[in-house]
Amino acid sequence: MKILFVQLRFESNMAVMGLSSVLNAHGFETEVIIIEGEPNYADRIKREIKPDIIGYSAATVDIKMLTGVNHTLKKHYKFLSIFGGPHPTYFPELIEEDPDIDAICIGEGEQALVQLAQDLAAGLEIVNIPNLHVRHNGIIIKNEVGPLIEDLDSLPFMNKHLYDRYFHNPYLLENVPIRFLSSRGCPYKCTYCFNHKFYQLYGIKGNQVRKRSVRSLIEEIKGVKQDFHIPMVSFVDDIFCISKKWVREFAPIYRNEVGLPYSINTRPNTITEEIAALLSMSGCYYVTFSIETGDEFLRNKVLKRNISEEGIITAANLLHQHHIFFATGNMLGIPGETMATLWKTVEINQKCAPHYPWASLFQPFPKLELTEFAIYHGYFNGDFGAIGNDQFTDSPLLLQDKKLIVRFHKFFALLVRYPVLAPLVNLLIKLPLDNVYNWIFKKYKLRLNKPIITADRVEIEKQSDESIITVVYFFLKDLMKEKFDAIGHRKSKKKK
Ligand code: B12
Ligand code: SF4
Repeated sequence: MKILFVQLRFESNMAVMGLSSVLNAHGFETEVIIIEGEPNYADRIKREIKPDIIGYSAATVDIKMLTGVNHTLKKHYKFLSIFGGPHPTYFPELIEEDPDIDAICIGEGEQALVQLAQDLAAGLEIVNIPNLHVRHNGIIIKNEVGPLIEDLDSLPFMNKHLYDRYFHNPYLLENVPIRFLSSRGCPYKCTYCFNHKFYQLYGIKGNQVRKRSVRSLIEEIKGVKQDFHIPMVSFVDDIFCISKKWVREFAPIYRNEVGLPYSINTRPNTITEEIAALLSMSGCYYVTFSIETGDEFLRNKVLKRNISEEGIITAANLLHQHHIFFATGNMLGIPGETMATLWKTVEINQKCAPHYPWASLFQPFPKLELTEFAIYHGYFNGDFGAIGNDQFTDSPLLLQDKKLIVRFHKFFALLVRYPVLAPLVNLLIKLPLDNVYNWIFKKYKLRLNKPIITADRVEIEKQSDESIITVVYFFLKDLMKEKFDAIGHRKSKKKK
């Protein structure tokens, strides 16, 4: 029995690596195919891989393309198709809409996928599997979700070798080995995040964060460190510091046994004097925490972030004091956003002075409280197909100043870092030069991101202090390089 995961892009998918390990541990073969790197994917699947099950891990942004791929494959080859991940979890109607989908997985997939493979291998009907909605004799059987996996240590370590075939891609090689999860879940109820819905789905009230033991996490990292050359470790948990007790135990063991620089995501209120000191001494060089918006009403009433401006600035100051670099997460274009609230977001970020003022444009993913709010108040028409394939280019909402907001977003990081640009940006956002602004946004985003992923402290420090003149020089140099590369490319094509 062979299970193939199909994904669109060169992307390190934690769910797929985890599911692959669990399936392998139960004796099933697994493989991944990345369409971006396999123009003849359908042919290779049919002739070479010959899977029994094809699994897709689907975020809302990818759903249109993934269902298209599944449709193509179904024309060529006989297999069982199953969709899991955030989109089917929150939009199970998917299986009703698409006859090429044989099953969808709601919530956690480990037990469901193993049982599916086992039942298929044993020639059984695949009808009663917790978490799965399955198509059977023309009807859809909707099974309830089973319990969450309580002991995360019971899961095997992620199969980081699943992507070996694609490690010629530098993004994958940089990202697959360094990412780790120390937990699942988050006790907060932010209206734009999937967490509140996830607990509703499982009928759970209260704090349900599940943390792995420090020992299990350390052993996983040590194993990966032996197999790959990694400059740093990136913990992608929602809130790494959710348990003080856990961080107290983790910090000295990590420093002594792993010793690599690392980055985390956490909430500002989890950064206390003690935690900042522990993070710093154990090698944490980079923290990402979210502000989302500088407007108090939007932050605490609409987004339900439940955090004061003072609390956010205190966290930023603690990180500065402990020489930990940080990025802030911000979400522009939320329902109710105006130019005035945008400027408040810039201001609060300026007070925090992050190395990287990261910002996205709000995307209304299915069933979330904020999405329902947006639909109810006429900000969104409910067409999830209108959500683009990233959260940086455009907003599907009907906002009064939408064009200005979308353009403002492209200058957000620059504006936070260089307040002197404010009058210029006010002028530029009125001009329809969106392609140019997108180019500026992407270049600057990549520039700030690069040293984070390579743990290059010196470069982060340099960037944190650089003047606007250095940044303008960087843009001009890059533009010239692109122009020369394009001319060179045209010439070499002509010669051929
Ligand atoms: C780390 C992370 C990333 C990383 C790695 C992504 C990855 N897929 O591994 C990066 C930075 C690349 C990333 C990118 C994006 N992300 Co992201 N990301 C996360 C985060 C914080 C953790 C994901 C994770 O690793 N979880 C741990 C794994 C083990 O759990 P899981 O993913 O839930 O998978 C379980 C089940 O869903 C199920 N399952 C998953 N896939 C499959 C497949 C099959 C066949 C089956 C049977 C089951 C199954 O089984 C898994 C194990 O139990 C989540 C929030 C969260 N806490 O989950 C957001 C989250 C998944 N991301 C989100 C978004 C929007 C994005 C981006 C679109 C952002 C962008 N760039 O514009 C991209 C899209 C990436 C993509 N195509 O999948 C949203 C998705 C919302 C939605 N409805 O689609 C989430 C939920 C956050 C949110 N906004 O609420 N992300
Ligand atoms: S704190 Fe972060 S992970 Fe938790 S619910 Fe809010 S946005 Fe989601």
